[in-house]
This record gives sequence, C-alpha cells and structure tokens, in this order.
Amino acid sequence: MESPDVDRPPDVDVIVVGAGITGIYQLYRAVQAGFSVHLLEAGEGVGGTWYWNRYPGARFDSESYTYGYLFSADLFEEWRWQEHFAAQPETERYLNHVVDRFDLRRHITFGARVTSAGWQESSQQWRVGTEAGRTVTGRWLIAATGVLSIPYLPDVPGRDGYRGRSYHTGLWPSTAVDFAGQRVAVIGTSSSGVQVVPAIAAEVESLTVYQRTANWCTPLNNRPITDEEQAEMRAGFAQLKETLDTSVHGFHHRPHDRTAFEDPEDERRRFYQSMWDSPGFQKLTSNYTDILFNAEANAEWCRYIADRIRAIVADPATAERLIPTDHRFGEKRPPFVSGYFEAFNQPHVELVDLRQTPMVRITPTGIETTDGHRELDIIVWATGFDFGTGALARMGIRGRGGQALNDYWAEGPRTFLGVATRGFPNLLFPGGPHAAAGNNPRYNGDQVDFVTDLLIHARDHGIGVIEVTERSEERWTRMVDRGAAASSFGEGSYYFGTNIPGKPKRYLLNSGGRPKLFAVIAETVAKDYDAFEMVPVAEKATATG
Ligand code: NA7
Repeated sequence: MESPDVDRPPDVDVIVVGAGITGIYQLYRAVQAGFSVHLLEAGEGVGGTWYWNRYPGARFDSESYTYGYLFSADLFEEWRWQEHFAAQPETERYLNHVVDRFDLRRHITFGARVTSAGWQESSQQWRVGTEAGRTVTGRWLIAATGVLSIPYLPDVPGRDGYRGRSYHTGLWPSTAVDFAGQRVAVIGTSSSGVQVVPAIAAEVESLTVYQRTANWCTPLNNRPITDEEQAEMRAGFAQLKETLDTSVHGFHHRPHDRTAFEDPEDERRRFYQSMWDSPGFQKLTSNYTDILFNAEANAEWCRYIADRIRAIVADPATAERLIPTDHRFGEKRPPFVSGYFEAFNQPHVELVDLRQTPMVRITPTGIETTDGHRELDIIVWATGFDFGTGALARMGIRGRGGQALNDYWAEGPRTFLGVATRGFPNLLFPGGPHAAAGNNPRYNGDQVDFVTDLLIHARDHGIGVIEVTERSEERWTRMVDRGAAASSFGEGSYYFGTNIPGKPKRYLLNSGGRPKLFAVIAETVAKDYDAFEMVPVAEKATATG
C-alpha cells in the first residue's frame, strides 16, 4: 500500500468524511481555522442520520434547540424551530440552512462513499478512495461517520426472495412511499418502529407490527413552540448555551433533588404522573435520582408505566404484550412515543408477539410465523444499526504498515477520548465509539472542538504527524470497559454491540460520561497534547490547498 504520492503534497489539509451534524460542524471549524478541507459524503444531501432516516414519523427526541448548533448566536437567533421535538424534514432544512449560511457547500462532494483510506508513510498523508473511483489525499483524515449510520437487516430466511416492496428505516428513499391501501408490516418496536407505526396507521389498509421485545415507551409530549417561548429562548440564549456546554448529559433539564423513597406513596404517584407528562428524556434526567439504580424504585416506575399502557390499549391481551417483562426502565435506550399505544385500538392494526409466535421465514408474498402466514405489500424493517463501529469498519481504513482498522479492533474499539486510535496517525473520528453518553451533538461538538484545537496546535508547532500513545489509548479504553459494568444499560442493549451477530461484546459509549471527557481533554491540553507522539512536518508534504 505504498504511496504513489511520495513526492506530491496532499490535495488538502483535511479530509472530512460525512456531512451529518458532526461533520458539518467539523467542516465549519476547520475552514474557520484556515485549513483547506474536502468533505466526502455518501448521500446526495447533507444531514447524515437526518438525511437517511426520512421515514414517516422520524423526529428528534432531544429538544430541537438543545440538539441544534450553539456556535453562532446569530444562527440561533434567526432559525425558528417549529416544535419542541422537530420532525425530520425540519431538521434536514435546518442543516441545509447551516451549510448555506456559512458557505460550506462548496467544500462538499456528494455521492462519494469512501471505500478505502490508506495511511501513506512516506508522504505523511491519507489517501482516500470512493466507490466511484475518486481519490483524494489529505494530511488529516477526520471520519465524522456517526454511530447509527449502518442499517442492520437481520438474516431472516427468505428475506431476499420477498417480491413486495421493503424498506429499512435507516435507508429510506427520498421519494415518498405511498402506503395508501397497502398491507404493511413493521418489524422492530424500538425508537424507529414506534415512530413509524402511528405515522402510517391511518393510511394503510392493514398494519401488522412484529415485536420481539416490548420496550418501555413513554410519551414524547411534543408540541409547537409558541411565540412567547421563542422570544424567551432567544433572550436566554447565553444561559441556555452555558447550561448545555456544561451539562453532564448535554440536556437542559434540571435534575431532581430526591431519591424515590424519600417521598410517601401518594407523593410518588403524583411525581410519576408529572414524569409521564414531561417532555422526552426528562423522564430519565429529572426522575428520582435513584430511578436507574434502585431496583425497587425502578420497578415501581415500571408498574406506573404498565398501568398507563393498560389504560390506553383497549384489548387487555395486546396491552400485556406491549408491557416489557424482561428488562428494567433505562436498561435499553428508551423510545418516546406519540400515539403508538393508541394505534393498537384501530381494528386494522395488529400486534404479533414474536416471543409467542416466532418468525419462521419471509415468503415471496409475506411473512410466516408459527401461527400462520400473512400476505403483505410492504415490509418496513425497523431493525436497528451496527452501532458505534459500523461505519468505520466499512471504510477500508488501513494505518501504519497497512494494518486494517478491523483487525486492530477485532476484539472491540480501542480509543483515546473516542477520537483517536494507535497505529492510525492523523486519523480522528469525533462522534464515533467511546464518545457520547447523552445528547449526542453536545458530546460530538466537544470532540470536534478538541480535534480542531489539536490540528491548530500541530500546525502552529510544525507538526506533520500525530499518533496517540499506547498508554493514553489504554487508559481511556480501560476506563470505558470498567465503567461499562456500572452502566444502567444492560448487555442486551445495542450499546454493547449484541444486536449484531458475531460482533464482539464491548461497551461502545463513553461510560465516564461528559465530565470524564471534559477532564481528560483539559488535562491533555494543559500538558501540550502529550497524549500524542508528534513528528515534525516533512517539507515535501505541505498541502497545496
Ligand atoms: P434499535 O433500537 O436497535 O431497535 C431495533 C428493533 O428491531 C428492536 O425492536 C429489535 O428487537 C428489532 N429486531 C432486530 N432484529 C430483529 C429480528 N430478527 N426479528 C424481529 N425484530 C428484530 O433500532 P432503532 O432504529 O429503533 O433505534 C436506533 C436508534 O435511533 C435509537 O436508539 C435512537 O438513538 C434513534 P429486540 O429488542 O432486539 O428484540
């Protein structure tokens, strides 16, 4: 894999891969810092997750204004979010606005899926190839490829022989799918599946929901942002930014001040009702402080949710099937719903419990379970993603000596701060594995800032090559693995990779949370980035820009 570029400077200083929320911010920061940048994006538009997941019902479950960018007060001021939890089209419009507002589009090539990326030892640069045969070289390679960008389709017998239409939520077509009068199946009942179901229920002829595991779904409680709220938010931008920039989970919610059993029973009941009525993740971040770790408190909250489900769903047998029996609240990433449970009260909507009647195979015309065959026109796969490492594993990344990233990470990712790995010089991956553990854009933004400052430091000090030290990588990776045992997430969560057959079972989030990320970043910067080995720039390898 030696370089044909040995005597050529790289095309650009920085190659960014991915125009999602992290990649766009990375592009902005790198351009602002004066680097020449080329961003390669597989899709035909910007948005990343918010480009590909355009299925009906797709929307934020973090508040719109806490998910969007905070780097520009003017941007915050001029963009008016319509709802507390924006739907996908609004988010896609917002990200397009940001790209045009800051004149970033000219740095992006669309339809450019990266399939190879090799470190060129002699020229100290990355050589990146796309599926379409294009090659770009750069001193720095920044993979902002996201954690939920590789859809997972389970290997169900007969899947490829299905003759109807089928779609994965994470690869939704850009032209509208017409559900009118169609017999539709939704497979999967986590965050995506439970958004699709109510969004299409009224349109279809019949809807069969194939559930393997019931989830602890609670109401999103979305609503439009009023003019008064909008004005308040604008006036309070500095405070909101301060809160979000320092928050332990990246949300603006206030933590509660009590554990569950400090309150008497009737007070607890009132509190659970206020939680049920609260927006989105507040049910985690503002609940009793011991709700995730005190088994009794958790069980009581679950009983409350179960009662609410029973009160919504008319058919008692269906209601029982919709109530989880195999995990605590918070053991998996909880989905938030708007009209999901209500959908099962419509006569043409049916729930198939795959624990009671497992799927046997997909036939050319439908789905067969142990209780029989259902004829279908459309199958919607809401079956999740190869989380955390999926995209990095598919880019053909090879570092020093031609070592494949997939080989180095055969037992799971090894990272420093979730941004760098040893043996892969000048490769950085903000927003990747070991990075976040809350409201993603906030953590990913912290990482982009760290990465950009590192690049500036290298430039200012004439450094051409950086590589994380073995010790720093080992410390961060061990911190993540040790902390995983204390995480509220169980090993059945896709955060451990267990939803993908054959994937090593390793924790893929940052178990130290944002405080740890802040602390280690501060320590690294204070020590002049001594977590990295640094080699001065070789003269022949200066970018042409
Ligand atoms: P998730 O949360 O990974 O959910 C995938 C769903 O698909 C879940 O209900 C799975 O059931 C189900 N699944 C997976 N394989 C099968 C098979 N073979 N048969 C039936 N059902 C299956 O993905 P989402 O897209 O919903 O959400 C991803 C993230 O997007 C979410 O966390 C938010 O961050 C936004 P299981 O629970 O494994 O039994």
